[in-house]
Amino acid sequence: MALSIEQKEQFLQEGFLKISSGLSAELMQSWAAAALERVGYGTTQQCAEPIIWMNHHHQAPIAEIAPAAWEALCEVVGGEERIETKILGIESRHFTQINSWIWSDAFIVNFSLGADQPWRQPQAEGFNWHKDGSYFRHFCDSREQALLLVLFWNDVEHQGGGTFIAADSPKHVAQKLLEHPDGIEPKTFDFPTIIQKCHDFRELVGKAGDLYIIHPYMLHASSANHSGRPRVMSNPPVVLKEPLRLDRKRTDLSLLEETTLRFLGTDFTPPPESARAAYWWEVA
Ligand SMILES: O=C(O)CCC(=O)C(=O)O
Repeated sequence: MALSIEQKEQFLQEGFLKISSGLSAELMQSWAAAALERVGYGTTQQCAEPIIWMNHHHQAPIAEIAPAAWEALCEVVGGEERIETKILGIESRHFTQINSWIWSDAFIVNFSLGADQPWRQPQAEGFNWHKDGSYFRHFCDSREQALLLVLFWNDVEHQGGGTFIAADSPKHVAQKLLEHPDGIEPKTFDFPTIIQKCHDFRELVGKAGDLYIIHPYMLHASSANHSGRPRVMSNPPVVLKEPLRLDRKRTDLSLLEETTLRFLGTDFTPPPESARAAYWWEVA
């Protein structure tokens, strides 16, 4: 068992938990430094953009570079055998392929977002709150973004660009998904209305190598970075082979499925396959 009883309970109650991924300092420093070099920051200590989304140059199996994290992810989703082995191609300004078994240097580097304005606590107004997953129609049981991961590749302190989460958003997102049994297109998800219902906002901070494992219904947003140092993180999606099984009568539910049922407050009957829509293709 990779996760303690307390960690599992936290995921069940709050929809997120934090672990140390076990990534080595050498690997984090070398991939992060090379990425900063590629965008010119290495020599000038400046970047024209306040925040950038990078495609990958390096990648490696999670089980090899961060075995503790791999074990924890498998435990949350109900076992390695449930994780998609196919590689998905997507159109994106960020990563263009999703391989749930690897981590890469497809970083989001927040250099100085909002640094020219006074720092603001996480709150509903003025942030780009969203749920990830631009490449599929969203249902309660969608498999394509089964977890939201926030993985820090350098230390992230208060006001240093740590991702904001709306910790009480999953139940409101669950409600919205239940209201739409035909699914919600990624471009039409009404995040502005949902975020107005939220009150529990948090700033994720941590050390290099810390991993937040977060329920996919969690609304989150980039924050301002006033630290004067780039914040390097990645958010690699976890895709499952099959949709979540949201039936409380089952005795073999994963932690993710139990948590999802808690947010939904009711079972969910899967839609007909014809209702699902995928804006990705199989690469391999
Ligand atoms: O920059 C961050 O902290 C979050 C980025 C994010 O949520 C995204 O790109 O989907």
